[in-house]
Amino acid sequence: MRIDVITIFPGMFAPVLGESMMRRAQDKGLVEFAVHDLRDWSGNRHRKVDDRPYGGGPGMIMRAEPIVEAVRAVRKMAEPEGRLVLTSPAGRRFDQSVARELAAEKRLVIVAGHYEGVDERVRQHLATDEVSIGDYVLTGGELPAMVLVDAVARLLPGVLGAESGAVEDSFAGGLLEYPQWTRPAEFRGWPVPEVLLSGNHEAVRRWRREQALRRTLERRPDLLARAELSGEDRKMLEAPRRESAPGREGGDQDEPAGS
Ligand code: JEW
Repeated sequence: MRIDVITIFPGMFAPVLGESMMRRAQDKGLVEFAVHDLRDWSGNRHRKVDDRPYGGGPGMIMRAEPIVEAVRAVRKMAEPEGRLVLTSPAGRRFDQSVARELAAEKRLVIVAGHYEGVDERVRQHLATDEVSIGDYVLTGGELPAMVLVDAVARLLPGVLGAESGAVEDSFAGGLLEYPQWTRPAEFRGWPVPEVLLSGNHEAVRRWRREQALRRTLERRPDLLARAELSGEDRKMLEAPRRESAPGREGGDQDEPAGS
């Protein structure tokens, strides 16, 4: 997959795309990133890409012409043309199903919006997709573009190790993760749940599933409504709470939280 990003802040992307998983994915040849400075297509000496809104009002708007020219030039750099994703607070809410949809493409061109937004003609005549990463206010579309790239690139075959399938499956199953511990078995008097030390793989599997179900019920009932639940799952959810809450069994010896 090739992902092109068009932005007025190309320097924001290099540290993110140049490290960690994104670096390894590029080194392995699984994905190719190219970041382009929109100002290269400003068409003026001052490299100005914004202007005042018709009808008045606060703030500045990204001009259509630099974006249209940049997209045309960037599309010519590789095949296929690819979808044109505009980051925008008014876009479709980005979630794992949108990430999967975009990960199926051979090419994406992402325009990171900024200022008060982009000239409406970009949206009408150029963008195939308009995506928001959630209901909170940001200063621009750069971080949303990076979030998209991260969520999409990690889905490409080979980008993550063997664990990737499991993580994706667990989200695809629509539940929150079960809680996890690592060594030592007791830390400051805080014990790891017995069942995880038992070596009883079937008991561990059942306990983890129950934890995931209870946690999702408590924190994200909206997810539970859409999750794929087995008969055993439904029984667990209906059962009254036994000694199944994680981590507080040794409550008597605990320090107060936050000390
Ligand atoms: C996003 C592109 C471009 C935010 C989220 N927020 C906001 C906002 C902005 C301008 C006018 C009105 C609201 C800032 N902004 C963007 C914000 C994407 C732009 C300018 C964005 N997803 N995507 N949550």
